[in-house]
Amino acid sequence: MGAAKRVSQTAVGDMFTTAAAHPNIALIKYWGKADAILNVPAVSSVSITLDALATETHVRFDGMLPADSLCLNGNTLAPTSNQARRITACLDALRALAGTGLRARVETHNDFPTAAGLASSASGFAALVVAASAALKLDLSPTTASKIARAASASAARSLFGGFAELPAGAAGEDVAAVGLASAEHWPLEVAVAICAEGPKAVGSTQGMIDSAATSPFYPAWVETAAADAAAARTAISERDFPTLASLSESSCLKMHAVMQTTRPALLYWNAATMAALQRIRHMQQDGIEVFFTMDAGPQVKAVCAPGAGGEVAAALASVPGVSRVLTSGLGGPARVIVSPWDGRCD
Ligand code: 2P0
Repeated sequence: MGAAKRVSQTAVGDMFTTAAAHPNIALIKYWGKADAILNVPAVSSVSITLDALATETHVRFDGMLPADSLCLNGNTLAPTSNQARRITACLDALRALAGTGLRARVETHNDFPTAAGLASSASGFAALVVAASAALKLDLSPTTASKIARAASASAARSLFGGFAELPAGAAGEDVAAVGLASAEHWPLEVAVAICAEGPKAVGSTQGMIDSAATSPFYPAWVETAAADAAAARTAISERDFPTLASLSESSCLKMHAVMQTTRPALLYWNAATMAALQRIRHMQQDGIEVFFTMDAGPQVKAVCAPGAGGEVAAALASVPGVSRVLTSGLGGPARVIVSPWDGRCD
């Protein structure tokens, strides 16, 4: 990573920034770590970044703070919580680059359900890295920013980029970063997210994928076939080949869920509405609509649609029994500093 830059311990007057980042949905899935300490993925993943959902994060470094102070969706995080420790570790990496020990006040808000399989950690850590690095006046390259985000949460490395992004697999100790594959304008796919259950998931991804590597008999085959899937997806995106991307994405999703379901204890993220939504997508495909499904570590069904098909698909999914609501989105841009002042939700 880049050379350390010294920040004055007293120059705190303007050390605040707000950033926005969008969640992403992997089409070729990440599930498994080559290095659990450095958080290096064992498989390459390819994602699309959504524009309709966002995290906004305000970071203020303050010489008066004895410790980082963290507020997520209006709730103060206990310093000993897992989320707080991950956020502080991410800030520590940036403080090391800046050569400062200043503590930070972090206020972050998601406009979508947190920890429900909608990649809130992806947009959250991407926004945190952009906001905190800007507040510290660090001029990070996208590669360095992506490495720091990946160490916090691998999917966050992808949310730094708009459109289509890839996070390559790494070996133990390898500090990999995501790369942008294409902009949203290259192929403006549309997404309809069928919310099949609200609320946090039963088992988080981080522990789940460690358990999968240790116990699923399908895990070795999953890792062996992932690189070919990612390479083929890159080509399909480059050529805007919807049927090929659809086939690869559904296969990657179902392989990942086969690994999840054969993990001990089993990771069963689907519910009845999930299955009904999948069947509805199958029927739409049979009717010639260009749509495919993907799911993550939660019950929500994400329908990825060819440009122009999103409205029809969203309407169909909204009528599926058990689907409480449908979010629609186009593809979004990269994580970025925003000018709107943070109004403060805590204190
Ligand atoms: C993905 N997921 O590629 C996959 C599919 C969930 C299922 O990336 O342990 O929260 O923080 O690196 O990034 C969710 O995993 O996991 C994820 P950590 P992260 O989108």
